[in-house]
Amino acid sequence: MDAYDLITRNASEVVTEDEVRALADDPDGKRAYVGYEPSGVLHIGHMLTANKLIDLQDAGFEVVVLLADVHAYLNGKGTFEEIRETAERMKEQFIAYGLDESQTEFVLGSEFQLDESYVLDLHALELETTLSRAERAMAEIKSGESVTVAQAVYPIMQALDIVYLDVDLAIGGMEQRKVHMLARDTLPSINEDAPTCMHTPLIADLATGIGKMSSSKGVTISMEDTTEDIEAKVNDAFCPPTADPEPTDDGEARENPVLQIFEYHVFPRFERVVVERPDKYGGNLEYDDYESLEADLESGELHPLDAKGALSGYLDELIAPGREKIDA
Ligand code: NAL
Repeated sequence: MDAYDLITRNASEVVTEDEVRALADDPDGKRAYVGYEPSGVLHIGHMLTANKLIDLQDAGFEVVVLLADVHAYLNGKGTFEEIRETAERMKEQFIAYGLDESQTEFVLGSEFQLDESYVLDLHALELETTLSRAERAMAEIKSGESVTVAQAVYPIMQALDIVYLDVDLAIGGMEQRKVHMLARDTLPSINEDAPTCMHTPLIADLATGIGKMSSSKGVTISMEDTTEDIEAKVNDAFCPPTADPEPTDDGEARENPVLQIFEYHVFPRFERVVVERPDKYGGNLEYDDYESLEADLESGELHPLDAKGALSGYLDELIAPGREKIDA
């Protein structure tokens, strides 16, 4: 795979393709980052952007993980002390998950976001940003019902962080895209470049295939799950024999989360996927790429229950090292 294909594989959106091509042509010394609000334990959403960071490390990028303690505080995720403790735990879990410690810089937001020059630049950006724009940028990130002033400051700080961390490529899930667009539009007003961004897909709710998987509601998979938890959740998952399920009777779009997890979590991390089956059911199936697994599920060659059995095993393997860090 060439550098551009590796850097952009499984991305939902690249802003802009030309800018990412320029980075891919000379990745040496280039910096990419993801920021995470420390809250709870690592879950499958964190793992999806982490997969992208691993791709970027393989392509030669330096990777910065911002443990966004001030952002989590502004978003009502707890006391500063609690958030700091969670940040330390998340860092260990990211390394256990497979981020190369020697190629990854972990930064706490509070290490630089309280400096005088940062705060003054923040106020300069606040002057350039309407409240309604900030509110729209937060629509898919904020917790709770109302938007607080703290949550309006949040996306402006996120934009400024891209400057202060000196990164060439900002990565986030699709829920971060409006913050990144705000950054592209407003940073030039303080004489900074519009940042290059790339967004990873969101996985549908495991049980229903409707909407997106979230740690605050519905079913998700996290590093706290035991092998048995994973088996139970995956067994109960929505998995019709198609990658393109019909909408619900109410017209809500649906995805196949089992296939999504194979595509975005399993194939990027394993060279070959083996679905074990007894000989009387045709014996094992082996796949070198996601597309052939999807085709077999659609044709009926691969039964959803067998696909789920394999998925549980691979997810368990991905999660096991991080789970040990929690138990330790
Ligand atoms: C991500 C978050 C917070 C601050 C950031 C600063 C720079 C780049 C990315 C950042 C957290 C993210 C979340 N908004 O929803 O978890």
